Amino acid sequence: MKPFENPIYVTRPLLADLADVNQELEEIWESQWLTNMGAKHQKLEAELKKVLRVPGISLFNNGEIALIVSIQSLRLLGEVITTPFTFPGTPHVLAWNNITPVFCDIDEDTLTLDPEKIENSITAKTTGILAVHVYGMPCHVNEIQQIADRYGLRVVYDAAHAFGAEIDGVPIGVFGDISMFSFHATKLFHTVEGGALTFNSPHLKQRIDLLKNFGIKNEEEVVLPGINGKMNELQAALGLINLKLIDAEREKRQKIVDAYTQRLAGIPGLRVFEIPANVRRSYQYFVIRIGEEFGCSRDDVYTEFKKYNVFTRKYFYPLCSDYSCYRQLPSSAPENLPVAHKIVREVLCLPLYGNLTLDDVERICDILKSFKK
Ligand code: T4K
Repeated sequence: MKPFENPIYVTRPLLADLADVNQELEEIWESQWLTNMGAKHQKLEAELKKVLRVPGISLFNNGEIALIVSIQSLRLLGEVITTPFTFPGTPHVLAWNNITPVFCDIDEDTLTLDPEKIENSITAKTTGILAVHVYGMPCHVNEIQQIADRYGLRVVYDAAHAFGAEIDGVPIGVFGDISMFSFHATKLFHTVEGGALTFNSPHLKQRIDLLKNFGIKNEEEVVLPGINGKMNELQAALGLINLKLIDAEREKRQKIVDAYTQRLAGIPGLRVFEIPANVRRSYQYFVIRIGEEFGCSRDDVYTEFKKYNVFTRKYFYPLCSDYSCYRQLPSSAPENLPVAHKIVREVLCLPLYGNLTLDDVERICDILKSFKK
């Protein structure tokens, strides 16, 4: 089998027609309004509120600052329970808020926080749960809410991968106190860099909007120590264009996911990460799990793929609990996180983006099958 002529990456950004981008830029130039909640920002916020079907929304310059602000806005302190199986950005927002992350194990099917293990992690210092809809797979939202209500905890969802996801027709952004969406270039919907917080409580909007703009209430009043988390007009303009393209992008990704799923069925030791039928997918990642029976380890598959010019990703290896900055925490002990430790050696994200052709998918599958021993 021949290597691909050009590199095939795990993802490629959705790129709008440059003529449409120029049109938006002309309008911005004309207005001479570049940032600080201008017309494009307001329009995108209103449109995303409808698309995500949420009662409240606030746009940000990136997902990470949004997540930091979500923790600030709920005044969380002490300890917050979170998953080790995520991007570093998740536990880091706790550290940035002087909160100790308490890592709790995940469950084998959803790869999200195992609700049966959350209660064991609760102490007198616990103020919240920061759960991640990893790969766009919804967390056990009902069980998590029940635990939170029982112990008086706040719930924040890192929904960085979950744009457009739904559970039984209910949009993902309405669960918990706050959800964070990332609009980074690598996401299905993007604004180059960007993000949003969604929430149910109308009181949160005012506090979050203050926190993202230095706490400035008006020209003479600064009411809290905020940060600069504002999305600018160029980002918002690109978001407005990309919003029109995402349905087509989702359809293309759906065909790719279907093709992978069909071609990779029935291979001993190789499992496609399944999303339940009651979940509307975000089509953010296509994930496989490589077990012993495959005869070639996940790490070897990853390395061998490179020889064919295919750059898969081991998202989210290593576990956050193994980073040098968190390793010393009691909750980072491997005995506390057996499922996460097993999963993190098995998962591999294969290329998924609208412009990947079905021929490319076929070739990628054939290459993968050739690694089986
Ligand atoms: N919470 C979670 C659970 C997250 O996954 C993330 C971000 C956050 C919080 C924080 O949200 P943001 O502050 O980022 O909004 C990428 C993204 O940069 C990051 O947004 C994302 N999660 C993470 C899962 O993936 P890297 O370090 O893997 O990116 P990079 O540069 O290696 O890009 C991946 C591939 O994408 C490249 O191999 C090629 C392709 N690519 C990338 C870029 C930037 C392009 O084709 N064009 C591009 O412009 O983190």
